[in-house]
Amino acid sequence: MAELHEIAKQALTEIENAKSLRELNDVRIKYLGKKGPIQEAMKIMKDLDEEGRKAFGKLANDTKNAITEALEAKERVLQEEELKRKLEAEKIDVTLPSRKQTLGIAHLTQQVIMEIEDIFLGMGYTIAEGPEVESDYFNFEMLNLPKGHPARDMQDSFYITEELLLRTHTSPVQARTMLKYQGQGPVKIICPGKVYRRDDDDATHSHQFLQIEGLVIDEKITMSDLKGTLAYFAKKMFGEEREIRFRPSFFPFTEPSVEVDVTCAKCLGKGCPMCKHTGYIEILGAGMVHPNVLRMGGFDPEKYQGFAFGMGPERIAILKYGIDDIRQFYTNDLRFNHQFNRML
Ligand code: 2NL
Repeated sequence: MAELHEIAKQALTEIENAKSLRELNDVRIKYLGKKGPIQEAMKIMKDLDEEGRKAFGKLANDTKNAITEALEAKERVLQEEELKRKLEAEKIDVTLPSRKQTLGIAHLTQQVIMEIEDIFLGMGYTIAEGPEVESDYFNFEMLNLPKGHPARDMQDSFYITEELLLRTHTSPVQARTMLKYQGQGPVKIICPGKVYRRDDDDATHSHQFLQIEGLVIDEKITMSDLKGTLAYFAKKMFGEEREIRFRPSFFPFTEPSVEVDVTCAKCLGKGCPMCKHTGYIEILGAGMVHPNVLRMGGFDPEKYQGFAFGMGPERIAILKYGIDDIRQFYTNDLRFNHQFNRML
């Protein structure tokens, strides 16, 4: 029993001296473990009489309890110290200046597309989108460009298989939409998206560029609807003082076809070097939807007419912001891109 007192005294000292939770755990195992000194001392119990066993057993238990209590108390102290150390080490100085968060911005072409979309959404159009990998049928056939048609060469294409290609215009989205309407007008859509043509890239050509096409189909649609719509668009996009003019042109999917010019930003029609003294700058192509296109799209050309137009957002941006090289849109020099940050 004196030995038990000695063990308790020693254990309490070691607990008191433990400097970390880990050291404390070593002390726990040393004194309370299966091979510990208390367990060892209790082996003599079998040689004691009942009275002696009772007395010795009680003391052994009291000793274990005293050590356990001391361990727990010390553990709380060490835990608190550890937390304090951690908080001290991980202290955050909230007065330091923050790291600059650079916000991204919409690319200029995206901004121009949204601007154009807003104008047409305001006139009741909806936006339609479709796949960039198209079938020959939707890209050409349905637009009055049968196989062997010379105008197919006008748009040198990237073919994937005999029947699949990267779309050369967004017209196939309109062809798909026409089929969806099942011959029931009105249709009023604009289709923005990427298109692809085999071209050598230079300041004015890109093998990948953007297009926005519009299509309106209804009963009694005439060329004056087209003209009014595009005149309104030109004023909203470029300024109230701008006028448009039509020049005769040709597209296989429209008849008649026109090229649409807007009065020059610099001279407003008087003639200057910017417009090569014509007073006008070409912004888009348009026309009345060809009866063959209406028919293939499921619309009766006797009942329905339509107009369509197509424009290039890069060209619009080039005219609006005086950009001199179409490659600026695709090289992603952030100094170029951030010039068009309206949030600054
Ligand atoms: C241009 C000319 C144009 C169309 C696109 C079209 C689409 C259907 C039916 C009829 Cl589904 N036409 N699209 C019509 C005329 C011109 O684009 O110079 N784009 C940059």
